[in-house]
Amino acid sequence: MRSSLGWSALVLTLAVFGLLVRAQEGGERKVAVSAHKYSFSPARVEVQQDDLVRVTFSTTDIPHSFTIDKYRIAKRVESGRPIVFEFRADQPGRFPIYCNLTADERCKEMVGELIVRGRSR
Ligand SMILES: [Cu+2]
Repeated sequence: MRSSLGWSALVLTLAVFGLLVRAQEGGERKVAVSAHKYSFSPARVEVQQDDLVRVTFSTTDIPHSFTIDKYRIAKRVESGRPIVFEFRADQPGRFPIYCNLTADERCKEMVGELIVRGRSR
């Protein structure tokens, strides 16, 4: 009995600690980005460093991708089937967002930008 109480207290303490750590790590940011010939909308995504960014990505015409090299993100989407993915914005700076699909030449023209604002300074 006694030890099971001890375990409960420990688990609770860890849970609270986990929440505190998460709060310090940054908030959660939800962003909806839609792609179409030949741009992203919005073209600019701005977040705070360490935010957990949840992206809902969709296309209104042909397949496109949401690609950010520095974050090793390359997500392909097709019409009528939006996707959701998350990443931790742990590197501050400005990063190009582009479409890396080659079926349509003009996808090269698709340019967006991820801006990750640094937490300190
Ligand atoms: Cu494309």
